[in-house]
Amino acid sequence: METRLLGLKKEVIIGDQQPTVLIGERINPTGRKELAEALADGDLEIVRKEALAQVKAGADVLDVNVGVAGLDEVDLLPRAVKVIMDTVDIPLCLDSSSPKALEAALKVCPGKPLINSVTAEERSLEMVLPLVKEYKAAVIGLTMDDEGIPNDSDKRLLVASKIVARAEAMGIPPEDIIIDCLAQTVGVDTGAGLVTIEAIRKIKVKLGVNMTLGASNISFGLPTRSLLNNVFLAIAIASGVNCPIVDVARVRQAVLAGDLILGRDSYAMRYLKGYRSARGLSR
Ligand code: THG
Repeated sequence: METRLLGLKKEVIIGDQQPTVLIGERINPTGRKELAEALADGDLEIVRKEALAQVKAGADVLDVNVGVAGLDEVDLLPRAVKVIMDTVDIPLCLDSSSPKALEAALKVCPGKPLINSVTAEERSLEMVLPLVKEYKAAVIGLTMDDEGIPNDSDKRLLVASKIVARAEAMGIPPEDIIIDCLAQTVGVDTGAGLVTIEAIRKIKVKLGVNMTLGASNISFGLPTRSLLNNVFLAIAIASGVNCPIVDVARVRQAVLAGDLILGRDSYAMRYLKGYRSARGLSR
């Protein structure tokens, strides 16, 4: 199962035999006052800088989230897309809970982006899947429905199956659905990590689809977040996640190590190149 995304120039292929694809999470005002304030002023220079910095750090895809309470995402999301596409050429992951904002962004987004996201809530399926179809995009399917996020991995599998089936009924192939088993902080519920990992394993076996994960969610409210994020990410990747949403600069080395260990890096080429560039060696 291979998912193809396309930016202005760069194509990205997501699949189990491929190196892990890193979706950069940093264009997101959550927990970042400076970015939230700039967005409120309509200033997109930080967004441009953050796009460039993440590409330099090794991002393959950029998540774009401009959700700030009180701001109009229908106006802001397409403007952010234009600024980013002016600056970098990799595919985008359009992150909004507003179908109107997603559509406005899809209208100006070149290539084949990833829509973030659809859920198994009836309203979401009805609003978002037609956009996926019309704009020939791919979409992230969250394992949640009208009753919320199930606390049980079998139920998350059922929710994922429902999204894949509904998409297929509309002619959207399973390779264009990327399932997200939803990471929640282990600071609130110490079972939150395991239920997500079990859901990832079951979905990989039963549905075989590609999977993402907002891995940094695992550590909200806890100290040494990088440690928790990297360990969780390694387990998630070994269980079937192949395109996580991450702080690329912070996780790239660990992911390169994981890919080498999992046999996705022939002759350790990527690992060695990453090691050299991290230490400022010439080649
Ligand atoms: N699944 C999907 N999409 C998602 C998520 C998911 N999009 C949003 C989020 N979750 C993933 N992105 C982030 C972005 C930032 C942080 C965590 C997840 C984060 N930010 C720091 C904070 O809030 O403390 C601030 C960073 C900084 O100051 O530099 O942790 O799960 N499909």
